[in-house]
Amino acid sequence: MQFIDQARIKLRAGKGGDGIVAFRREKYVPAGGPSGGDGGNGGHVVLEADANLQTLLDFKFKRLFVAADGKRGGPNRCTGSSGKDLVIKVPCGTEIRDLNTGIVLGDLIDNGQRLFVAFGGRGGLGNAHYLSNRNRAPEKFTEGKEGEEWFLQLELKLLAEVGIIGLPNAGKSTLIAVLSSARPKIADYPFTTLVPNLGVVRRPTGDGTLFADIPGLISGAAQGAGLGHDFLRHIVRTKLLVHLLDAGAVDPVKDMLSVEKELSLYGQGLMDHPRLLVINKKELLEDRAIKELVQSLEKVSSHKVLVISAAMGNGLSELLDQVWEELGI
Ligand SMILES: Nc1nc2c(ncn2[C@@H]2O[C@H](COP(=O)(O)OP(=O)(O)OP(=O)(O)O)[C@@H](O)[C@H]2O)c(=O)[nH]1
Ligand SMILES: [Mg+2]
Repeated sequence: MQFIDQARIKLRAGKGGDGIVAFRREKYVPAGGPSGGDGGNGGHVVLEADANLQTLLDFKFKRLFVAADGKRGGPNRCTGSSGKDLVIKVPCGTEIRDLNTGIVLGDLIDNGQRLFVAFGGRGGLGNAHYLSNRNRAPEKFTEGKEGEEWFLQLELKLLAEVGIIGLPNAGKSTLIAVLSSARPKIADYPFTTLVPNLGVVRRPTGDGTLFADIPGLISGAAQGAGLGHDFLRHIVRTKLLVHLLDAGAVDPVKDMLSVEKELSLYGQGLMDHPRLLVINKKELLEDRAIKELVQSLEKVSSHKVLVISAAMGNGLSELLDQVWEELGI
């Protein structure tokens, strides 16, 4: 499935129905008076979060959404029916901005949460409203108002609680694959992962916690190098970052610092996220060298350091224990 996390759409609410001019004409009721009914209101356009959707793919092909117009008023003071509201489903975690000003109009997080964006035009008034002592047979009516029109920017920010980050090839996808039932592509070349992978990891309580594995970050990512920057938005909402380091790399400490630098350049509070530094591929180094690496990392960073081998399944339960502790579970 294609992963689309940004979209631009146009919404148009329904126009209000016009009021009409009509007069009551009945036997035995001479000069029955004005009886033109009001127009119905135009339908609103509403966005609704839907937990069954994972991407904004639907909006790649359909970009214009128009709610139904209100109907004209009828004779005998009948009000026209209102246009039906148009409900557009978006994935949970979609942020909605006005395209022109960039102002955030809303953020749909919980399943079923709604945001009324474009309001339908009010229906016009029929001539029955304009009866007065001066004018017993008014010909006046008003037209329905146009519905609101909005250009929106939709941006999906995944709602994973734990984000796995690191340089390309650190073993991020391998880790999510051993912890959850996610089956991302794994290979020994950088940038295997092109879009975020989500996996549900079972907590001791039996509930699931969503982990996200995002494409590798490289130096310059915050300025657009590689793929990582585009996907950093998906870890903005995580509660914990698992920063994975490759024990087999030339200088894992330098690697760690370069990814940290990208986080700080990206901003959005990413540096304030709690995180764990996790050395992966431990079997590639002697025990003594691993110990030294842990010490060097602890010297330059205040974050907790753990050691695992995702491929061999070593240290995973200690890692998860630490994750649950950080999350307060
Ligand atoms: N020796 C060893 N190799 C590992 C371990 N974990 C992952 N690998 C290997 O490292 C390579 C990269 O693994 P991936 O999981 O694709 O790495 P990634 O971080 O998702 O990489 P990108 O998606 O490119 O950013 C693969 O060849 C894995 O088999 C480990 O614990 N030990
Ligand atoms: Mg990967």
